[in-house]
Amino acid sequence: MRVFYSEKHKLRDAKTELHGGILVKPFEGPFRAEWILEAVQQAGFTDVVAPTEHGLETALKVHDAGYLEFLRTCWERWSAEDFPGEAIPTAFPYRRGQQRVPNNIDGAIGYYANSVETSISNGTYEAAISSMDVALSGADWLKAGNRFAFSLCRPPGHHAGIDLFGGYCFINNAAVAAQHMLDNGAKKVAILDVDFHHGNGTQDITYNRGDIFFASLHGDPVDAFPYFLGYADETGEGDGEGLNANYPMPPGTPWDVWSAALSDALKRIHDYGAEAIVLSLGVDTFEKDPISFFKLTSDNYVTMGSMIAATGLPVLTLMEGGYGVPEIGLNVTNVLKGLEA
Ligand code: Q9C
Ligand code: ZN
Repeated sequence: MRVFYSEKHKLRDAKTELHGGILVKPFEGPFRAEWILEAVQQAGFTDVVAPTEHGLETALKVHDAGYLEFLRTCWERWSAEDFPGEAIPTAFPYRRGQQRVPNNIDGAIGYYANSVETSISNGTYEAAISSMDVALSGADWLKAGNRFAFSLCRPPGHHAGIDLFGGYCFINNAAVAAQHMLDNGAKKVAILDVDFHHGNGTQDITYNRGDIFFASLHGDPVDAFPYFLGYADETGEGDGEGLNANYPMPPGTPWDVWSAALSDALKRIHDYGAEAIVLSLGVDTFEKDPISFFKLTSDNYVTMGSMIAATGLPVLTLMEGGYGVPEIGLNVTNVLKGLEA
């Protein structure tokens, strides 16, 4: 399995996250990619390659052009205001309010935010673009006839919607990669999101599309971030009717319950006729994850990988979440081992 990795992830190094009413050091930091890279190399996945630049063409098919321009210019616009801290929104387009983009950056950042823990800082855009290139380079590797790639994306992407950032995400790497596969000849692609959190951004992008099946296994939105999407009765619309599958699960969910949901999602992906799986891999389902509430153990990740590989489909694995504990490297490695077993 080839591993795609960009040093430019380090440019995403915000100093602040709004957590419990105060600004703390972000849970999503450069150490995550370093720990994961170290672990996969130690485990023998030593074919590590830098991404190639792909430009914005594919991103513009899944994201709003004004949104991408906002991401590109946010930090310089915020800096020009002489604010003392990193860019954090304070005002939002509420119910019964206008849905128009303000000129002022303090207003524009609220327009484009789905949550506010994610401070925008110098280098964030460059890192997010490089993360997207990591995903796209993995898709190219599959297109060349290989069955597996691991794109060590950072920052993650699955909370980034058509015109929304948040949840540590800016560009939806999984959706851009799926779009790239479709542009390169695939007719039907599945995105399987096993991060602890619902892939609200991915669902936003894919909800009315007939060419992408989206399945997400996650903490029930009544109990867990992102709170406002991810219910089981969200099944898709228009061309996408019946092509969105959510599996919300309660606090304490163990492997036997979680894996039954995975089996169902994989059956749905097979029945859909997907030609490839984009795996949004978060290992924040781990029992010791600091911000999540599932109870998966390190061994479970091997089985997870082998269950997904049993579909027989090519799998592009993209990194999403997983925080705080050294086992994130082991858990990712275990998924890769399970895929190749
Ligand atoms: N301050 C991903 O896993 N809530 N994003 C943070 C702790 C937001 C998670 C609570 C969690 C976002 C990619
Ligand atoms: Zn997550």
